[in-house]
Amino acid sequence: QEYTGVKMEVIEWSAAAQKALEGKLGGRKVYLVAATLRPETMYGQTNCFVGTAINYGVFAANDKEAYVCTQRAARNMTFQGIFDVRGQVNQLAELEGSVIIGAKIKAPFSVYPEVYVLPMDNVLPTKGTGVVTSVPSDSPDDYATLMDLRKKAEYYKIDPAWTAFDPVPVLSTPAYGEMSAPALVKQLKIASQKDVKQLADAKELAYKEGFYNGTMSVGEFKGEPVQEAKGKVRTSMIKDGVAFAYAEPEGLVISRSA
Ligand code: ZZB
Repeated sequence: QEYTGVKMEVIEWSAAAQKALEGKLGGRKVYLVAATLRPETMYGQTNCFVGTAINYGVFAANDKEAYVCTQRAARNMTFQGIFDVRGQVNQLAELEGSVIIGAKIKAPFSVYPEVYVLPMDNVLPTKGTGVVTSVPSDSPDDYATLMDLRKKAEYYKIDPAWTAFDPVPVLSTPAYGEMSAPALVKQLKIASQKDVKQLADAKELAYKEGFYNGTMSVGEFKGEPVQEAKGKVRTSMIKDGVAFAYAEPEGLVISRSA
């Protein structure tokens, strides 16, 4: 899988995270790294998701930057020229997902420049970086989860203000209009993030329709087919230093998570 690693700079941590990180960063800026297969949708990021029970590491990429992701992802990254020392993981600190919730972060290329980290039940520690950037206009999982969080902020132990960013149109398709995810969630009668089976179907449908029939509604490549814009947005993000290529060999993932 060839992902785009999106660098979401942390602007403000929770008190608990701040305490855990005190004196450990060596003056480095810290970024949550979200792995996405849909760089063209980054204009519509409204938040970022982590799993509350997942253990994340803070890894030195170089003297100036540190990345938050799973151990597994950091090990992969160290063989891909993402860290300055090849084959060597330099872990500065450890953070449980629950203490990352509520962090204020930058969302590069989004119409919302600053967003918050929120909890998602279905984040897999064995896939990508374990950090998921949220595009509720085009990802049914993200939309269903955001709606859950808005309905039950107290249950999820979050400040409702962190969920205040509404989905925005990023691309349009003949089948689902300006926002595929809300349309599919409604069509497949998905009630919450717990409807895992229907969400998998919705994701498949959204992927296919967006990729083959989508047209960009925002950004530098507005009006262009998604198929063409996808690579261009990715290149543009990498050029701006807000993203990097992150590959995950399928076999390696399976053997490591087994
Ligand atoms: C932004 C985005 C926007 C995504 C969208 C999807 C969609 P796949 O195809 O199953 O490999 N993701 C990444 N890592 C994880 C994880 N550890 N646990 C759970 N979800 C994860 O799915 C790749 C997508 O799954 C990634 O692309 C990421 O969400 C999420 F409009 O990033 B995506 C129709 C999907 N639309």
